[in-house]
Amino acid sequence: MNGAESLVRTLVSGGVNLCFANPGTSEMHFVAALDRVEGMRCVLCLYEGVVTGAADVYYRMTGNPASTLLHLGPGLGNGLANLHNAKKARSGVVNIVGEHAGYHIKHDAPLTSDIEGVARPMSDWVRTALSAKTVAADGALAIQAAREPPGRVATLILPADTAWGDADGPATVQPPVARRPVAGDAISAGARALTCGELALLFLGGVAMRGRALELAGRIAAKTGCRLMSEFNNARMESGAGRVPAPRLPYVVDVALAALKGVRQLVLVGAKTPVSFFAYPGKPSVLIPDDCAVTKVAGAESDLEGALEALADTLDARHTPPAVASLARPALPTGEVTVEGITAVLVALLPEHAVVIDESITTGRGFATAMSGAAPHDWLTIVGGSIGWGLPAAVGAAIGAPDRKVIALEGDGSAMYTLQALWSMARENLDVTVIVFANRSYKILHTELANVGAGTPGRRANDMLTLDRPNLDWVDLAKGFGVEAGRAASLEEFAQQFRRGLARRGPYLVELVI
Ligand SMILES: Cc1ncc(C[n+]2csc(CCOP(=O)(O)OP(=O)(O)O)c2C)c(N)n1
Repeated sequence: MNGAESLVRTLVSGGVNLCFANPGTSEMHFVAALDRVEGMRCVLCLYEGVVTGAADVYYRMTGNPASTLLHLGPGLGNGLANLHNAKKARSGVVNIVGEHAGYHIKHDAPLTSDIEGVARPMSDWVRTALSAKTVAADGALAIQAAREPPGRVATLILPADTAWGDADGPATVQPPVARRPVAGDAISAGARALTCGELALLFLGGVAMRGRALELAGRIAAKTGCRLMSEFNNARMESGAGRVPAPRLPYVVDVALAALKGVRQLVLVGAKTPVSFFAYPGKPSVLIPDDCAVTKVAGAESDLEGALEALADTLDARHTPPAVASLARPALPTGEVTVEGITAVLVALLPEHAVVIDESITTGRGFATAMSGAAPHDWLTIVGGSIGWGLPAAVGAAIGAPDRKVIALEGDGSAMYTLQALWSMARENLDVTVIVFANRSYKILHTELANVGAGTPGRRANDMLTLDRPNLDWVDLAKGFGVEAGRAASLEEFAQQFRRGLARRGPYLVELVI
């Protein structure tokens, strides 16, 4: 057995049985080992940003890391933007990067680069395997690192000679460590802040936005009268009918400040004190009022469900019924395409337990909050703010949750970064309906130009913010990647096209002209 095979066997026996890959010469022994080892599903992606974005969201859906396979520094470099999103989302990823054989590096061949240096900023753990005999043990450590709560990006660099040299066999992976319980002091402090008589906000993030944790937060809110909100970016939040609404903090600074006005007690469970995405002249970076006290009950890495359980016990809220959203499907709208109309179509038609990937930028700024009347679903956002995430994310979601419909809501600008993901959707027949909001523009940047005080765009500046001349033809683009597609230019056409996507089991793309 060679080192590559010992590594693949370690991955499979350690429960990492999915690999998103874009290989090159230095990864050929890993690729060849796939034929000899049962149990590893390998998905080819035609750009590394698809590999890393898919791995991010596979973890968000399953709680188990996938591995990647990337080609040296340049391949890793292509994947960094979505590796950044994965790290910010606290997703576990076993990020495997091929490297030249150790003795070849000193010759400075064309693909030689400082791979550890490329990896470090977007990884939580980096290691270069030193020999074929130890690469399996390094792989086991990488899996353990990726699983460390709440999830980490573990980059394992695999020199070609550690892959082709003789190995002894696979290594054993230690079981994952449990999330850290929250100390009683923090629970008492949280309970005091929520009951001191001042306007309190229980601010949720991470896995507090799901399952029993979210329900407990709702019970606490019903008992104490505190408000409930979630971070603007959530790796995965449950919403829709029957779920406790915890609206996302708005993106726009002034709107966020208005939403937090008057709050005197901020209680954090899995969330951080909210800050604005960017600095804007004359506006604050930290979004809470100056006189607001902050109590951190639990960080994202902690046992958030346990913390909310203890908080509910302390407040005698365990049996208080939470306020939950009820199903409110609107009538299907007709006529000209408006944001309100799109929202109504989505709320009306969203299938039960859909997984929604939200990279809809300006068009979809209000979608998530409006979706509380829709059928129960999961809502996933970018987290790291690096666009080009949504289509790869849909690949990872569809593989991680094969029995659920995945709906990717995409700005046309964002979708262009990683549209190669469409090919993987077609090849793997993934159950994804993609909706591209074709406003032919980087619309958000029109507003941002004014927000940062850069004035009104002239002809040349405007050309940097528009996607026309030529218009992108999303129906043809999708077809070129093997994905069927249709165009909608009115709300009734949108509903019809969306239904067409929902009716099939496989990928479909709707270009919605705005
Ligand atoms: C990797 C990366 N590059 C550039 C940006 C800057 N950026 C943020 S939003 C945006 C345009 C988004 O356009 P689109 O997806 O069409 O959404 P719209 O604003 O039109 O709704 C750009 C270029 C970014 N956030 N990340």
